[in-house]
Amino acid sequence: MTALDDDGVGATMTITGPTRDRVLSALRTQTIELPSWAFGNSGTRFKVFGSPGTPRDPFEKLSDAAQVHRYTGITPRVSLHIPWDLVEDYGKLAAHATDLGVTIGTINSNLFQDDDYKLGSLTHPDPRVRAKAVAHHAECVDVMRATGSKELKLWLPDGTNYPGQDDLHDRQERLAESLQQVYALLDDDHRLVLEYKFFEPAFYATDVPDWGTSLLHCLALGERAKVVLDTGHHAPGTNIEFIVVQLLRAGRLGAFDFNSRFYADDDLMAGAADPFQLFRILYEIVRAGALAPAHGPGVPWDPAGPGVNFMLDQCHNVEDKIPGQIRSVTNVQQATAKALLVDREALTTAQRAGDVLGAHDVFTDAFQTDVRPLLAELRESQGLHPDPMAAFKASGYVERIAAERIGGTQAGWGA
Ligand code: PSV
Ligand code: MN
Ligand code: MN
Repeated sequence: MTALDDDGVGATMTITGPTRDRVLSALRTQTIELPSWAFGNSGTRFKVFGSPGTPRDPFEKLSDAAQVHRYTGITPRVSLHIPWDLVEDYGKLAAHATDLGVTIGTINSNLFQDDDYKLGSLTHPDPRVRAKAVAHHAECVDVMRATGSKELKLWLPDGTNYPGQDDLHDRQERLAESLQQVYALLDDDHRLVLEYKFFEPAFYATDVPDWGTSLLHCLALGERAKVVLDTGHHAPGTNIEFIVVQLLRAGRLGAFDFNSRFYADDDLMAGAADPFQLFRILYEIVRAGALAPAHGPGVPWDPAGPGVNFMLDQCHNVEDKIPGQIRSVTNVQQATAKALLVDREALTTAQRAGDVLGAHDVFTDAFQTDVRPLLAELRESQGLHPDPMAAFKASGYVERIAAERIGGTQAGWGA
């Protein structure tokens, strides 16, 4: 139901009746995974600014992540990054997570902070270095077993800076072989997710630069290999929702790393730079019926299935870390609610009638609808405060950790 506006279609949707119930019930199933590294001091190549209360170890990172879940109710999993989140006893870390009401999510390997990887890791010309990079994944799989994690995520910094520096074809062959070795390490209920990025740190040729390359490697590996789409890893102007459509069609969209970019891999809060793009992405997810959670209570885990893991890869410390994650989460949630509001019947009718502007209006009317009252209602129905940001600020948690976490070394990019 809409009130007329200047385009004659209606910008102010009144969300009532079956639409309201449908949107609320879909939103109740949504979950978003948080990155452990967002809670340490990180997110810039330049000065890394510390702040009082920053976690000093993975246990404290999980405590902070659990705050985001406490106030938003939709972030029950936390990704770890190895060896940044190195602990002696992963069973103890997983138990700590359970005590806090969250679980360990994806395990991220690290192929970008070892001197041996100067010329590549899984693609390196020297078989010794490639073997070392593969062996690191055996450690990560052990962490998965100890924590109950089901997903191993790889992002490679590998590439070359100068034409002729190394053989592009050979690098792909080495990559395929190394990935097969990593894939062979996984248990039957594990899956591998492979992230792509168009440039940086390599500036001439990145070895996994795009979704096509990632998809080809995943197809060669097997049905438990899927692509990770980091929204910040594309050239300006790339139609990301089109990539989402293709990967969903192929059943190979494993996960998102949501964040925002203005220039390159900025890792800013999701939805901060281009909320319309986030809405368009979520619309394709909803359109394909892919919002259903891959993980969750009562959801049977299927490593080869179409389930998408919605993760954040947002980390900065100009903004406060916990509120920064809360804002990313609520922005994804808002985009999802708007995507769910698109009047699919009216859209299809307009599309089939060749009504270009009418179809566009149906689409944008959903985007322009203020869904904040609906989300507030959703939270209240779940026993949460309607405004997670305000509730977190009022809780005094930031002041408490600043007073308590004295001594030790603050966790940051690399620890
Ligand atoms: C590097 O570009 C990166 O930002 C990738 O997006 C990874 O997901 C992340 O670091 C953590 O390894
Ligand atoms: Mn990422
Ligand atoms: Mn990135």
